[in-house]
Amino acid sequence: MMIGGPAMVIKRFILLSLIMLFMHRESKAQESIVPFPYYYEPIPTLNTMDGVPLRLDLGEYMAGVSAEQVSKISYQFLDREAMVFQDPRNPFKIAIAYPWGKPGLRIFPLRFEFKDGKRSDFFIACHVLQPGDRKTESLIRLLPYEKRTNTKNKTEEYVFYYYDETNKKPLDAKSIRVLLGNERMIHNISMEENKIVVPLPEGVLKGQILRVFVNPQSDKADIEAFAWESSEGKKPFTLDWNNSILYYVFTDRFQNGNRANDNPSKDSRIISEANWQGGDFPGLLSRIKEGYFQKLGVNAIVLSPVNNNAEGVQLERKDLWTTSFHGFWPKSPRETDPHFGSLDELKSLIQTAHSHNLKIILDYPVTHVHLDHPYFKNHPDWFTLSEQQSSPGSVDTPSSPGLFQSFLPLFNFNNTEVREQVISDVLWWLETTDADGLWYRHSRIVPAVFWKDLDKAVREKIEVPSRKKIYHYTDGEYSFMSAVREGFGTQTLDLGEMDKNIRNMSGLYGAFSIKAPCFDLGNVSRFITLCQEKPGNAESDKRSFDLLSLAMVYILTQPGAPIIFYGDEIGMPGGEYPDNLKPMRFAKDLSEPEKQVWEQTARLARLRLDHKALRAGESITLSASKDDLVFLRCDFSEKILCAFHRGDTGANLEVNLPLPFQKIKKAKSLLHQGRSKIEKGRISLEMPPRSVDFFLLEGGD
Ligand SMILES: [Ca+2]
Ligand SMILES: [Ca+2]
Repeated sequence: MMIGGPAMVIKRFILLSLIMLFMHRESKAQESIVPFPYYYEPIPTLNTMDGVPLRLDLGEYMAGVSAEQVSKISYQFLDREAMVFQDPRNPFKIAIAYPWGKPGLRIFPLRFEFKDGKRSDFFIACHVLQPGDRKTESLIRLLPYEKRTNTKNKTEEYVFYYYDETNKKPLDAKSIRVLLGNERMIHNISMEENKIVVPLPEGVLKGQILRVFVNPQSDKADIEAFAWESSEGKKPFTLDWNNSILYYVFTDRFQNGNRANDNPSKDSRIISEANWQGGDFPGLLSRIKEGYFQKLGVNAIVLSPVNNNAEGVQLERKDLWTTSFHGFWPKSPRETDPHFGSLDELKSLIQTAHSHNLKIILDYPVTHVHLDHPYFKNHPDWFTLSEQQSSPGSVDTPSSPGLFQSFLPLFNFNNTEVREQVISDVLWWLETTDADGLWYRHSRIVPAVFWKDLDKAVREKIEVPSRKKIYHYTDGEYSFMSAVREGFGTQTLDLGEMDKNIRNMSGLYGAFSIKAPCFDLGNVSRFITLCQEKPGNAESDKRSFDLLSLAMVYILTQPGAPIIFYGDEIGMPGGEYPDNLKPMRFAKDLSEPEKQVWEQTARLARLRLDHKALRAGESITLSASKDDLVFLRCDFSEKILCAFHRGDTGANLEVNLPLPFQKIKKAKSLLHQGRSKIEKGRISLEMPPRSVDFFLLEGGD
């Protein structure tokens, strides 16, 4: 009863009657139905109708059902927490990337498939694979290669290149699967030796994703490559966030626009760094209007928490009394803090930001409230106190204002009422302020059930009706951050190791979660201070500015949406919290090296926005050692080689180009007119001390 197209690899079959359940057809638009999320699970469980769990190994699963069930069918996957997902239509959608942080299986639900276009038999397929389970990672590759336009029949051909440097096995047609959206493409795909050619009608890819999987024999995991185009006016698409460069604004420390709301604490125990500094919405608004962010090249701002916070001072750690200037002591669910301004001022700030093509993301403390919050007063049963919350200031978490303090009770998200209330508040902020995304810290301590409920609610209430793709930041990037700090900052990690760590981490989240590369999030000492061996010494200062530039360029050449933490674009110094949160300084108050970092950052940001390959292209490490890192960012139109050298003396690098690009003849420097030479697929680069350069590779097709 089963069918299979030529490109299918079917490992086993399960009768769909085992896994399906029936549901009422809803009269609502189908888009409002919760889609199947894209997510990671250690081992997912597929239950039969008899409740017997089926353990899914790697592979692909298909099941057949009869035609009359087409209109009322759904299916469910039960995960560890017995959550049920239903997705009758199975459109391609992406869920919040749950920060469970363990490598797991990926599940790709595939669309119903019809035999010969008739509805007589059809199948649900589920594809499970283990990401990053290949020892020969760098030797077997699937790359975006080129895009051809056929003006005659108005098609665009996306060409992927497969190569295997281990044993040069030819590409086996049976091992290829191509999905447009979530729909498997069986027809039209052609092969030209090691190239996979996928023709699409012009414009079809806008707002969609094309995925190609190759499963080399004797290899457990699939190799995956994808293509996407910005939706540009079509339905906004999650991956469009790949076009963003985020800038984190600590509101209290950014710009004071209204002296009347400053109201600092007069408590004698407070040091200045821990007191209110006066920054507010009007101040930030003036910087938006003057074009600060556009000039820097960023196009999305993350605002430190805006909720009204508890007054007074608290002992946040031993000997450190602080105010709530950081925003992590919420005492009210739906009010802004008067120190920053009114809700109307926030709304007009966001409106103005939008008119300047800037998106706004709100940092939203989701895990806890302050003791003064009405939720705690009225519903003490909604909260738990963790074991770490003993006495004030006893917790050694200087890096995390707003967690594990006895005055900050944690929500118990296993309570349904809590989830409903917090989600209702999140929706209220999104709807009321028209913000474009939310930023959740410490998301790892929040159970997955909350993220799933939130995901569903945001889709139904905001994304579908307003056709707007909300960005959810969950803090999975701390390991990225420490790798960059150790690689370029303290240099306690070889660049090769840094590269490996970051790639492994990216593998956990997959291509569809927008990664947020960064080296500072306000919870650690400033990067430049980390590098400064002898502050005040001219040579040491120059070195630390150079290294900061390398780190900045590095995050701006990574896939995803890089985050610049306010002040890092000028190399602002600072030790541990709260010394790391000094008031922002602008042009006329900057030293020469500070201006140079700013210029370099702005230049790189523009370069990133001009070159799609730098934003969303495939990234391949070509050479990685102690002090050097060379990688290639490539998409269907550009190949950009990025070379980093952190050593204090210059170096000559020799790097082999990947097999498909052996015939390339020219390398044009995009940054410093650095010297390079290409011969027979091998490029030599002259790298000055602590330097970076980019080369656009041309010719040879
Ligand atoms: Ca103020
Ligand atoms: Ca307040």
